[in-house]
Amino acid sequence: MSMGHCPEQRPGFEVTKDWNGADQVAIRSPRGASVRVSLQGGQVVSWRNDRGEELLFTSSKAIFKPLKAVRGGIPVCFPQFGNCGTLEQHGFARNKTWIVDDEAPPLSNGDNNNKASVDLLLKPSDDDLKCWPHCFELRLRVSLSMDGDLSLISRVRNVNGKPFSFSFAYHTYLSVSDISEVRIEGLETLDYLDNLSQRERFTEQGDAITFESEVDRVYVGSPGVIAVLDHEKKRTFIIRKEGLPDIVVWNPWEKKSKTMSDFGDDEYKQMLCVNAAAVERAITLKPGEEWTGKLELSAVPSTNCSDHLDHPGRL
Ligand code: TA6
Repeated sequence: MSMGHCPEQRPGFEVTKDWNGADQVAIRSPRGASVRVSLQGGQVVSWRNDRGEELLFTSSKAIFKPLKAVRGGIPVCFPQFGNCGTLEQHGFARNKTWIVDDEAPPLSNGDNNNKASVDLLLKPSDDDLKCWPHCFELRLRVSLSMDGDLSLISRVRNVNGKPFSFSFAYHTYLSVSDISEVRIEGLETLDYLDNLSQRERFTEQGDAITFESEVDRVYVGSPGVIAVLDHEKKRTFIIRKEGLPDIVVWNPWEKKSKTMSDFGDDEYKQMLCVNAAAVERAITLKPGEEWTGKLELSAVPSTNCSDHLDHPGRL
């Protein structure tokens, strides 16, 4: 693959260079929606609807440094979520250079119908094997449907001689109009682990979740479809997932925002992280086994979001 500065056209996507000279892949749907993925971290850095509106949050203070995840978009947390393990926060995959994978094995059951997509691949470097001595292949397919729905399908294959366990998350920074006008439906009455109190376990109340202070929770055993309603924008994000039993909900609110150098003091008002994840129970793979974790994001006018919620099995 030649990497001159002029964008390289490939069937269904275009390869360009990002701010660091790292390769970035752009995918467009025939109706004008688009997604951009950086090979740095395999991180989705932009998802726009067919009106060109950005649907993901990226901080105005984001730091664009080589091999450092950017504050926004969808970083991939692997092989560790958060700081529950010996590795760096959220694992190393988000700080690594991935490659475009031209020989990706096919996905099952029509996961690719009518979608423009790109396949990325991450394998451990010798340094990675020193801190996490397990040979793996992490494949990520990023696709955009005709309607502009974004799907991320990750496959972790154990190419090691012995079993290994990991946790995983799509750390999804949703762009919202005003956090105090946002509610999440689908997590009612679920148990959650509260990261603000040593992962103590609580049970969520019966109503939709709204926001008036810092939240950092792992909702365990969540349904396959949840909705994030942005009242002011009259927009609903429908989040569908498979192979990812948990949902992490995070908003740093005022005080924590001030402690983050790559985040604006008031930017907590315009973002909400809702991460499809496997956190509570680690995933264990025997040699030769493969795990798949699917996320599909749709942004629909709130008027007809119930249509989407009524077909939970659509993924
Ligand atoms: O997803 C929630 C969380 O684990 C929070 O605890 C917070 O630390 C956030 O991730 C961001 O983590 P980062 O390492 O990207 O600053």
